[in-house]
Formats: sequence, structure tokens, C-alpha cells
Amino acid sequence: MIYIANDTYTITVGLPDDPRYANAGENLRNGVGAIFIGFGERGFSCTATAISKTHVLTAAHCVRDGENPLDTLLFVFSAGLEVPFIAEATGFVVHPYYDTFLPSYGAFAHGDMAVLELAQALPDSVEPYELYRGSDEFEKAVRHNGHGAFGTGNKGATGGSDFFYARTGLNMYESTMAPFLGDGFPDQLVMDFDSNGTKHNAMQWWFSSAFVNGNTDNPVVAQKKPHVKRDQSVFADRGYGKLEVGTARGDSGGPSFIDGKIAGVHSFGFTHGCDTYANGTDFTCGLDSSYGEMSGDARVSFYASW
Ligand SMILES: [Ca+2]
Ligand SMILES: [Ca+2]
Repeated sequence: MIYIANDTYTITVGLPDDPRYANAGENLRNGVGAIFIGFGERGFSCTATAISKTHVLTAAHCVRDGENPLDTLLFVFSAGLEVPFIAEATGFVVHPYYDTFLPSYGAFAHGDMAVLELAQALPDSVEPYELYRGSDEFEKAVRHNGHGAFGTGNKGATGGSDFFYARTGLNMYESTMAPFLGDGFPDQLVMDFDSNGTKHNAMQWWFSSAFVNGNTDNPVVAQKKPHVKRDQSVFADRGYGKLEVGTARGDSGGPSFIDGKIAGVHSFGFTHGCDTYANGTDFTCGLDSSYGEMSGDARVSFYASW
């Protein structure tokens, strides 16, 4: 069984309140904010990023709830500001692929991006970011930001999300989802939450060529075959040590930066739990953003012309 969800938190290796993980100081990106989304009586939060003085980028799944109309959409920018700036959105557009793919792909739906228009322009003190347009996002340091739930890699997400406090850290894209989904559609960038060792190297578990070569369908089927082993020579990255982060509930819609430009939008997380081949890589045996889980971002370069 694979557990997947669209709610991805910022989970850190060290203590979550360690200043090295704060959206502050040299890592400050004050164009990253929280969004409150209300559907009638139900409300939740996501993360979003300014891409112009009047537009913010987030995930489509943050603003879609079947046919339910959205009735509240509120942004809060607070990082590095003396007074939080709160704005309402007047409307939004969802990438057309999202609604097309959602019925059959669920949390793995392509096109998980939305652009929201603000009712008033952001103050000059809040900086918008450019989009990353290169298709060379792999194997380089990617800085992730999010207002999502917090916790540590060995326990997973234990805290709540926070409108006024964002966390940040590093991870690395190692592939797209295309080899996994088998649909040749490279619009999702994936990474794993590394514990600095090989046991919890989820990227290797899911994407090792040994699995892929073990069957012609997809890695999910291959992993259930007991003779299939991980190829330790591929996807060997063990993470950024203390700076490695995973994404969690509430980080959805938040940005991943390469060279200060937005390369990804946090979209989904998944794990196999511990009930398959050799107990897999998940530190906590359940989808809670612990070490050994996977997460995926909508790939901005793929959609930059949208
Ligand atoms: Ca990683
Ligand atoms: Ca887990």
C-alpha cells in the first residue's frame, strides 16, 4: 500500500525552533507568506509566494475542493516585517491540467499550480521572485520554505502550521515523477527526506534502476518482488545533514528556490509505510513527513510559459 497526500509540513533534522531554519536573517524571503483558505465552515492553510506586486503562486489543490466554492482567501506576509501585511484575493486561476488529471491521478495530479490575484498591491518592502526557467534543476541545493507543520525527521510532523512563522532548509531534486508514473510527463520534481544514511534513502528505494529493470510496469510492482534489491550506486545522495528538510502539511503551495528563483511549488508527499519489501525506508512507518519519505513539487520550468 502506498500512502499519499497533498498536505506536505516543513520538517527539520534538528530542533524546529533553531534559528538556522527560520525564514529570517540571510535566508529571509519575505515574499513567502501563508494563505488561509475557507470553504464554508472548513478552513485550512497553505503557503504562497509573491511573483509580482499583485500576484502570488500557490498549489492548485490549496484552492480546489471539488465543486465547493471557495469563500475566503486571505494572505499573510509577515517574515521580516514589523507589521504583518494581510491581503484578500480577488480571484485565481488554476492550471487547466490540474482539473483534467485530478480524477485519475488524485494527489499526483499534474499541473498543481494556481496564480491568485491580490485585491491590493504588496508594499514595496515585500519582494516578488522570478521563476526558474532552466530544466537543470537536479542535484543542486534547493531551498524550501513553508509555513507548514513542524517536527523532526525521526518523529515526523508533530506541531501545527503557523501563519506567522515560516521554516526553511535544503533538499535536492533527484528525478521527475515520470519514471514512476510511467506517463512521460516530466512536470513534477521529486526529492526525499534524508537522514544522512543509506537505510532511509527513499529516493533509492523508489527510483533505483534495479527496481525499474526488475519489471516493465513500474517501481511499485517491483518492490513487492522479494528478489529485487536496491542499487546502492544510484540516487546515493544522503542529504544536507542538519540543513536537510522535508515538506509537510501546510507547506503546500510554498516555494522551492534555486539561485533565488522559484523552481518548484510543494505539491504532495508519499510513503509506502513499512509493509513492503524489506520494510522500506520510512522512519516512522506512516505518512507524517519523517525521514525516508518522498515529496514532490510542481515543476515551474515546465509551466513557466503558462
Ligand atoms: Ca534528500
Ligand atoms: Ca513516516
